[in-house]
Amino acid sequence: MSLPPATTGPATAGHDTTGHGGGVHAAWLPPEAFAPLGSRRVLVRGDGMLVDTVFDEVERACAGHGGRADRTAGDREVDLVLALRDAGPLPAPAAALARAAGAGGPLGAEGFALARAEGVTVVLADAPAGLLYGLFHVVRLGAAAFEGDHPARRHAPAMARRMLDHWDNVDVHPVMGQVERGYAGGSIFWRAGAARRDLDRVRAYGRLLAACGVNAISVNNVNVHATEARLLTGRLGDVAELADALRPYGVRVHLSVTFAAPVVLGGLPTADPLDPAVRAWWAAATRQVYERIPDFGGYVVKADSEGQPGPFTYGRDHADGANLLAEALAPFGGVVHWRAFVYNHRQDWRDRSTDRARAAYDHFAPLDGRFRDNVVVQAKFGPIDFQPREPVSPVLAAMPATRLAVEFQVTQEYTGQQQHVCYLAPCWSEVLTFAPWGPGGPTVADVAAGSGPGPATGGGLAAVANVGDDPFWTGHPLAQANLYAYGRLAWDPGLDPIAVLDEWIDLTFPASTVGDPALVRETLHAVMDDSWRTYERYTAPLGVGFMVSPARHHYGPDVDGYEYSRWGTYHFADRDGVGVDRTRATGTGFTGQYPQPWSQVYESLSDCPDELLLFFHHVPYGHVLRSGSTVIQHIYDTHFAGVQQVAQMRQRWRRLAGVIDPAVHARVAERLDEQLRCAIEWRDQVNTYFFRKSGVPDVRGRAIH
Ligand code: GCW
Repeated sequence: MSLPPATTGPATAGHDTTGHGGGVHAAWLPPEAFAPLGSRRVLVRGDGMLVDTVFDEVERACAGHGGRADRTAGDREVDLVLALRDAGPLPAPAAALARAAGAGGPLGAEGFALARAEGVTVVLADAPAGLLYGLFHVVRLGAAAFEGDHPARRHAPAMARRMLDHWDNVDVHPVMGQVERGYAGGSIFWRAGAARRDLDRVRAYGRLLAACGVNAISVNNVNVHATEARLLTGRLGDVAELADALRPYGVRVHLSVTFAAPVVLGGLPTADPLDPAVRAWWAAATRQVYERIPDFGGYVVKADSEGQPGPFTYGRDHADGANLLAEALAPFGGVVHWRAFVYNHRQDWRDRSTDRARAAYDHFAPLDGRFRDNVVVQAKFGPIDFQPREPVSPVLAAMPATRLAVEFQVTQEYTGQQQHVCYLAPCWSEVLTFAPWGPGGPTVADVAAGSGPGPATGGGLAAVANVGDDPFWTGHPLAQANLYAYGRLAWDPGLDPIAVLDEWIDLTFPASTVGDPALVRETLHAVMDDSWRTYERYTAPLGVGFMVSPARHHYGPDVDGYEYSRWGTYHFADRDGVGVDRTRATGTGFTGQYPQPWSQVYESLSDCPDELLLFFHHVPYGHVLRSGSTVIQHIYDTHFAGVQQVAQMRQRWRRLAGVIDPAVHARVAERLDEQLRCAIEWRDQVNTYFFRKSGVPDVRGRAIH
């Protein structure tokens, strides 16, 4: 197999702005990150496609940095051994080390163990994928992988499936474009109705994914339009090509399908999930998929949601719908990811009884126990829609007998659209470590990993991808960190998001490539660590959410943008107060969807955490928060503070001019200008709106318009 070029790819010919001499930014795998490994004597032992990938990586690193790559064990001395357990004898002392590393039983399909003694580092795995992840672990460790002794340590992913969902369209959609909610240019897979066939770029992507731990992607939008529907049948070859390109990196391909496929592709009169002809159609179509792509992952389905077809048309429910596809996939080991993002998007704003937050639970919780084993119900992390701050979705605590996956949004639809710096790992970490049954109990990560309170196997994590054909992959170069961190948290949800950022910094900005490594690290932390909370400060306050501009596709402020809309999210601000009453006592009853203690905590005005107050309660502007501030003063203070922080971020970033890659510096600088402009707009619109509604002045007398 041939490796993708390290920093170049024909995909970007003609629009290189990276300054890397004609190509795509190397993200967290620049050649320099391989220097410690590449300057060693390395032995790779074992067979299989992914072991070949490991060897190719090692060989290339050694060619670039003066080391030596071997595949056969001789008597020559080695510094690093990467071996499958059953690969045959290893030279001493690696053999003894490998015995110690493997002592604790099987390492699993993707796990590995690492140990170091007597100047030799050994990575041992039971299966090729484990060796690949072990290799990238060594890259991450850098020089430390070859220093001192390391007692044997075992590594295995918490989640079996760590997936990215691309919302890429094959055709350019008249409203949503080539990539729905894409902020990084076009798609790396599709262009204007055709497959792009830039397989070098796809391989480079697979390599980045393997290096952060992602092992599955779906290659088309969950809104499946006419052309995209045909990927399942007539255009399956396009999907197979992507699967071939990604396979050497352990990434399996999934496909979003339309529930109406038997009608729109098969010419059947119905897509009723209980109709025998419909079942036979799915069985046959699925068999053909596996003939072409034997390791195909499965289907992703958005049904009866925002206009997508689904089982409701036939008077059936979501379990009937999901089980239909699961039955077709089961003989081949595939899974269906069935999204729980189902709500009424044709609401009347006058109707106060409908609460969008309730919808996923109301639809899905009653179906617990009815889904087949190979159905994964995929729920957005919060009850509404990827807002910068939401409580954890109660669905995640309500379906103990169902495989559940948590869905995040790496693409920054509601978090600054890759114009703003918004490092999201702290948000995801809060969600993953949240304990729905109370402190000390199982966490959301446990539910997704299958070690929750119920009998179900975990469904893992899924997230909407943020890459496109942009030379920096993600539009905003610092948004690469979100993709990296997503993969790392899916592997180990217990990781500290700031430590993950350090990993990313070390890999992306190797000390040998920058003028002042300490300044680079310090600046990136200053700009990124708190950027999610900064974003929260200058946008919608206290968990109320959704004050985004509908006209500008969810970018920038519009306090009343959704207040009278059919999509159903409201803040209910009037002259006296603001917030949504979701209590059982006087509101929509949403708090009752949580188990104790949260059901009570959220119900109670005095116990509800400040950051979620307006999500759960409608309060007067003078209501005193747990922080001691009033709601109205909190709104003013956070909005002024948020803008100030962005101004400081921009100031800090300027100090990196001439210290890092000028193209990266310029792109980020440009976007920080826009972030500051937009944050000021948010501050002034939100503050002015609430000042005009309430008539309450800012106690500090700052300018409000
Ligand atoms: O957040 C919303 C987006 C839609 C998206 C939908 C979903 C793919 O605005 O563009 O549709 O979520 O998650 O299905």
